[in-house]
Amino acid sequence: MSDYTKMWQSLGLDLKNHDALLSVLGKAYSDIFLSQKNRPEGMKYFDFVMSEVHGLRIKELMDAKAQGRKVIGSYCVFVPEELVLAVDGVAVGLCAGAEFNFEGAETLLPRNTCSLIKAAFGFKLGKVCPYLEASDVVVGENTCDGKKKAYEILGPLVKDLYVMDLPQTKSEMGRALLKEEYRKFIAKLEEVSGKKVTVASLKKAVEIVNAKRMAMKRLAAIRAADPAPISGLDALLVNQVFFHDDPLRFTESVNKLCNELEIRVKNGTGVFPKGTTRVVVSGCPMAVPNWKVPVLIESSKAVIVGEESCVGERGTRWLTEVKGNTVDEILDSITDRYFNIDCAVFTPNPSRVDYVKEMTKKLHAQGVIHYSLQFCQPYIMESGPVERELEKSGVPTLRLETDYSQEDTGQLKTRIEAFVERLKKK
Ligand code: BJ8
Repeated sequence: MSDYTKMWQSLGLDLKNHDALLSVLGKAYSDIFLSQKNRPEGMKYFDFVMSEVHGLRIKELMDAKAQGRKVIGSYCVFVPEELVLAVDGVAVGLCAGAEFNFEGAETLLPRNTCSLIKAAFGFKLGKVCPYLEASDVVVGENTCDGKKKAYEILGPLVKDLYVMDLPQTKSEMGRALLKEEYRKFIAKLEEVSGKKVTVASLKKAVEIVNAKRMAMKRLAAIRAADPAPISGLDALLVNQVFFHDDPLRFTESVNKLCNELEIRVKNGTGVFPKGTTRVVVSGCPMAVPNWKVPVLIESSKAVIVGEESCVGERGTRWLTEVKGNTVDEILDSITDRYFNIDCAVFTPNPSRVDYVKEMTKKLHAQGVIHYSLQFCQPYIMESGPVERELEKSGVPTLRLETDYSQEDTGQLKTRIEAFVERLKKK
């Protein structure tokens, strides 16, 4: 990696903290990812992206800013990348996947806050997230109570926090609220960028984001093969890079990877032996570098074949079907697309469990591992009904509740191994 010290300094990063973070990250990455056997060649691109995730990609953001483009950071898949691209902005996901400076975070937040929210604060207070520091606007969204209230505390700590309200029910009024919020978000983006959203810019943006999602859908479908042509860990990594990379380059790289995986499927080549126990993981999003549970699963003689998660199919499975020829009509299509997202903050939320069942069937999985972050009320509350419904339909389900620490890995591993044994006997 080139020397990016000056750039990090100019962003106000704490170099000592940042070096410490990068060295832990680099070691974890090589232990977890580079040690896997028989990885697809196409993963080399994603290895490169990860090695430069705080380097070259940030340099690209800084270059874009120098050209007058705005960087818009966010923590949720309800923030439409299409709208950011329509004002020639750059959309980035913000760091929230590692246990870093939780002591600092806990000076501002209650201890019993989920790790994802604590991580966002730990990164901010420790000054180690270049994406956050490079963002011209940080978008908060009123989803769960934790995030909603946390944004009130985050506001004074960042340059420009823009909070978007979100509906909690899939009703007419809920949809109208979402559309109105997206309309207000367009106004905000136009104000900060000085550019107007036009029919042409919006259509182009939809095309770019649809292509990115289509590539992810292609990858998801290929994972139905046995033997699995790609590990769940590598597939998760691609889903995580989705939030950081340049969209056009990302789409091209995923499609290249898929070309290779399709050949593997034809030749019967896999990363695990044919007949390896297959599971779907469902629940809270796993932001980079949250790889803890997938590592435990894939070292327990099982392979993850799909993620029902916002860093997974919940974030990518719907495309925007453009109907109409005005900005307002296209915004209707975008709203329809996002209104499908079945996050557990919605009540009721029946389509989520239906889709977990569908995924299990089409990906030939023997069971589901439900993953909740500790203190995440929406997903923990929903995990009981999801488990009961899946078990009733003959899909064995294991409910896990954990955080970003490594303290419970022994206990989790024992439970996962016992679950995999149960699936084998099925
Ligand atoms: S659309 S899942 S990305 S809100 S884990 S912070 S829910 S207490 S992340 Fe999410 Fe958008 Fe929904 Fe997806 Fe709260 Fe739970 Fe923490 Fe969470």
